[in-house]
Amino acid sequence: MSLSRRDFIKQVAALSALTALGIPTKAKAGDGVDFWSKAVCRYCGTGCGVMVGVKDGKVITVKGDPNNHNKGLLCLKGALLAPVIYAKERVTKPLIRRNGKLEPASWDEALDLTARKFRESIDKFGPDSVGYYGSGQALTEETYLASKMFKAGLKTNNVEGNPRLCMASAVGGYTTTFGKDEPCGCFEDIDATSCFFIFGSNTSECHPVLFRRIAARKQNDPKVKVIVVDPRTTNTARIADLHLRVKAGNDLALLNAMAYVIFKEELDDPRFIRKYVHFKDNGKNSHSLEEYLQFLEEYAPEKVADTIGVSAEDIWTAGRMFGESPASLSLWCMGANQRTRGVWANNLISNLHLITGKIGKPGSSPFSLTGQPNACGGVRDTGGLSHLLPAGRVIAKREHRNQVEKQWGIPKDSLNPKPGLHTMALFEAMNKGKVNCLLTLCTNPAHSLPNLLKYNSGMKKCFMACIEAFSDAKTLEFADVVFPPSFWVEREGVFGCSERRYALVGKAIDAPGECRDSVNILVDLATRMGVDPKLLPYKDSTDVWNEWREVSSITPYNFKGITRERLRKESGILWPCPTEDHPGTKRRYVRGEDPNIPKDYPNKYWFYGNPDGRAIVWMRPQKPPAEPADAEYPFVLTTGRVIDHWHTGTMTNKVPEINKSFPEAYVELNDQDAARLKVQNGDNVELISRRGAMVFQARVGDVCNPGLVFVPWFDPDKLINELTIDAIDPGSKQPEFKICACKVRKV
Ligand code: MGD
Ligand code: MGD
Ligand code: SF4
Repeated sequence: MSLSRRDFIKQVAALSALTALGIPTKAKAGDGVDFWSKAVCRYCGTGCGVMVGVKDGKVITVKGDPNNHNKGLLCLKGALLAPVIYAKERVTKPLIRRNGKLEPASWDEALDLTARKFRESIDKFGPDSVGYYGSGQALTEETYLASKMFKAGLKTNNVEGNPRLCMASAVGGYTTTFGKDEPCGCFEDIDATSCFFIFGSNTSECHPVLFRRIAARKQNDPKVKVIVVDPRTTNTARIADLHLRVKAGNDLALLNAMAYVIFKEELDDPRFIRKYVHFKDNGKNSHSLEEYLQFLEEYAPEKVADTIGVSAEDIWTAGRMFGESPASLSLWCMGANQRTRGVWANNLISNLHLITGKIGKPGSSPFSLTGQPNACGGVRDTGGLSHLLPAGRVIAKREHRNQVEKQWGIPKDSLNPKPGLHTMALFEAMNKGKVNCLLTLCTNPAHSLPNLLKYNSGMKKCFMACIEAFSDAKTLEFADVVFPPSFWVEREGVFGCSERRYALVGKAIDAPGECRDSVNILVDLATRMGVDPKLLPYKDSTDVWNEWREVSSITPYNFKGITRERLRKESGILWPCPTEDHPGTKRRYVRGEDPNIPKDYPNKYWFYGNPDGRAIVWMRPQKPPAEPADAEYPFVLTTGRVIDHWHTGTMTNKVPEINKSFPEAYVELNDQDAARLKVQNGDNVELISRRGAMVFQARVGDVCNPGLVFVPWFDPDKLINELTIDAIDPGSKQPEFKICACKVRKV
């Protein structure tokens, strides 16, 4: 039996009470199952381990895996996954659009039609007239395979995925600072830190099990401090010792101001700076420490407090808390990434760790929280973006291309040397008729892209083949062909969560109807498109995984030691992990922990991603958002998440207990603004941006800063993305979902 919302809340209350008493807590075991199967939660980048209870071939309950990092805990979404599998909206047959309607078809018809359309376009207009758009929720094997199929098989680098809307700025931040993507720390740092610096992350609602761990750490040690930087008083901010309710889009200056305070208070680590750090400006010119300090002079708290929207005193406190704490852990998410200066925000957070030497030690790390269950493992690691190749290599470097060509057994210099189109450019090219065919896998762009109305016409024009599990996904309104995939525990494969942990989603049940594993769909489709079968010699996802392990083995990602057999036994392993007896790596770049650093290396740290072995402290100036509020559009609109719903709602809206608690989107409005506009709680208000207008029910209170409104984006009947802006970060190409200007009108 699955857990109801009411039982779950009771259980959570009991668990909280136990946590307060310091008693270890475990999820209650379900009973009456035939067997338990190990997997990873379908939803967020926390990557909680789950045990799936199966009876008579059906999943009847889901409980936490006590052996994974979540120690048996789950949030409501994870615990209520069973009903999603059996939703009546599951696509169980291939569909083809005929006379404007999606109608059942055979697999051969659907695959042949798709293959023919792609082939015709490639033959007539070249490989770059087609593309692939994937997801940080697809399995690692699926993304690796799709990327290889398009880049090596079809010779186009138009391979993108929703992590472009999500983690691209984190990728940009890590690669510009450390020379390599992915965090260096691990979740255990939460238990060891004495200062949490939570920036633009509503951890409580978006990574609930991690938040519980943060709250437990704070509860167990009164000396532990929590700083939250968010223009809203979220549930996360409620546990803060210091909540900096910044003006949305104006907090780059805060990060520089904290660095200023750290130096003024002599909380920097001169020895670490001397040995391991290199200062650079936006022109990539090198600078001395003195020049960096000169740059910081512009960010004295008193000078920038008004811009940021918090008091100078609070900035001094934040800098001191971070610097004085024996260990500081930064956790950030979309409030930093979904910005036109998302990469800079990422760099500036890492700066704080590099100038204080608070990195690579228990409790000290710049740790970007990943949103999706496999954004790290799937798309980032396997190279599922248009500029990437597997395991941290890039298209633009010939040496990297040649390495990958050798590993894939294709002729030297045969990979297309031109990076493909990033997500917004890909959809723009569809608008312009330059990309004619798109294959999507596990993503719903007709709901999730910014400035949606602009991109709908491209999706109408383009031939869209979608591998999609639920018939009510918005994107299917534009699909010409729909392939029904096995969902979650209906097939086997690997997810990689925020902390570089690879864990297995085991197959527990058979898929319904004619659903097929996506690995199988991709191989079949590629073969029909004429891709050389030697490139795709896989019968199942284990074969793909084994090739991917080999491909990683000559890079610092090396996880050759993470075999399928180990994954079946262990509840996840952190890469690098070069051999089968290696335990996995908690902290990268540290001698004695990171297997990429020889044991006799003379220094304790080695930032081997950069040629000089040093990490870069970047001099990034304050920049406002692309579309700040002005006299005509005086409010800032920000969008984000609520605890119970997942993204475009196609899964969570299948769970009655969840759907009842959040039936539709609403707008949060500050009470001062509401009083001025004569709006009361529950009134309808219209939000008008330069791109569209929409009516929402108002929730009046003091959650948002005055001048800011917040709308969650899960509701398919109120597509807030018709109003958001598609301005992108020039480095990461990630859109600025978090800030655009709007008007608010009572209706
Ligand atoms: P968001 O609500 O998008 O969630 O996780 P989060 O990033 O934590 O945004 C976080 C916060 O950014 C908001 O509270 C917002 O007020 C703040 N913010 C807005 N503008 C600014 C600014 O200018 N500066 C600062 N400092 N903060 C700002 C996202 C993560 O969640 C992701 S990426 C995914 S893919 C997953 N999705 C998801 C979900 O859909 N639902 C739930 N329940 N959990 C999820 N977990 C993951
Ligand atoms: P999802 O709802 O996760 O959103 O955007 P999307 O990826 O478009 O889409 C997953 C799709 O895959 C759903 O249609 C689901 O039904 C389907 N699906 C589920 N399981 C399976 C499966 O096993 N196989 C297959 N083939 N399909 C499956 C996410 C994107 O949205 C992200 S990651 C971010 S961070 C952005 N955040 C954001 C924001 O903060 N604000 C606004 N306004 N927009 C945003 N859009 C972005
Ligand atoms: Fe799933 Fe995230 Fe909840 Fe864990 S915290 S159960 S991974 S949604």
